[in-house]
Amino acid sequence: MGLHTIHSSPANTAGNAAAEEVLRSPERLLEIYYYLLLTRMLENKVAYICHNQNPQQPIIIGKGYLSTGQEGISVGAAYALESGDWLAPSHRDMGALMVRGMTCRQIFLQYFARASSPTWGRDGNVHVGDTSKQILFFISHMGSNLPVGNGVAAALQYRGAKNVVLGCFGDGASSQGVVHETMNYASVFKLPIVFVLNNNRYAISTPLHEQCAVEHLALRAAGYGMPGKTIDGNNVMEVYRHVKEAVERARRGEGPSLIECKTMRMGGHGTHDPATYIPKEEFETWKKRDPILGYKNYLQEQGILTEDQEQSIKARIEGEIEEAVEYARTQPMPVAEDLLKER
Ligand SMILES: Cc1ncc(C[n+]2csc(CCOP(=O)(O)OP(=O)(O)O)c2C)c(N)n1
Repeated sequence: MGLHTIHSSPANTAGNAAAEEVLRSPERLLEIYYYLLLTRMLENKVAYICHNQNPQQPIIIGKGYLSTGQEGISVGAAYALESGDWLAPSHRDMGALMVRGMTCRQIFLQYFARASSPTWGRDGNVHVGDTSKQILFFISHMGSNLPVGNGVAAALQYRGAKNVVLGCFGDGASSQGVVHETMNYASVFKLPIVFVLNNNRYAISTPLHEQCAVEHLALRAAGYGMPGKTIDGNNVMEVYRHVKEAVERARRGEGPSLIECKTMRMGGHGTHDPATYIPKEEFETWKKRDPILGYKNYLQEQGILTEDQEQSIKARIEGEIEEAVEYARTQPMPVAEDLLKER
């Protein structure tokens, strides 16, 4: 499918002046680039540790679930939130976790299942969150994070807070009954929540056309009476623009929106999956649309990112990641006596 088949109306730029201001600020544009690279490099490190059998390496408990090729969605969408807004992440939202303030240390503590991890070593990988930073914990049952997000949105509405929830999910999750109920309820009660659907073409090995009969999942929004848009998920600026518009709409009390971001999962479902069921040509096509490369080219064309800056951002991130791996590796594992301790 070519991107030309995407049907989308432009973001309402007149009503979205704040977003355009951010997208004109070199500092903010570079910050977005930092988060994109941080996400890619952090997950590359996770993959490296998963595949490296060196016994001196720290061991990842479980598998790595990566968002390679989809960073534009999680970073762009989370960047549209303000302080006090909440995130209900899916398992491909490392970028959003980073933007909302989770640290590399927290991620590696979680991956190594250490006692001081966000789940106290009781769970691993991306089953993570931090409610002190308004990040709900990811729930393994696909789509179940959305009704929890609705609950937070209802509480915010009840208290008169002007905050919004970002609810993230995938194309596979979008076929779950609970997701339809959540969107219907949110629309009826005009809850302050924005649904961001990453359509990465596969739910594990099931291609989109084998799980639902519409190509553009944003069409479903009409059935709930909310705005729906299909956008290019590999263009971080577009994601930011459209999600920002929806977030501000929700903040004004006008209810939820559904934003479908087209993208491609550039690998297996997890680090254990070689994805042999995906034709090589499909990866080749989408590789040319890499969200980080595209954004980097844009910044360079605009004279915002120099080669030196690029190298120094990379060096800073490498330092952050190595420090976090070393820190997490040396933290204690959980002990059985603490298992029943209340948290
Ligand atoms: C309710 C439920 N059914 C099945 C699974 C097993 N499962 C884990 S991830 C996944 C695919 C999810 O696909 P999608 O929502 O498109 O997200 P993606 O992994 O593509 O980002 C499935 C079926 C699950 N975790 N929960």
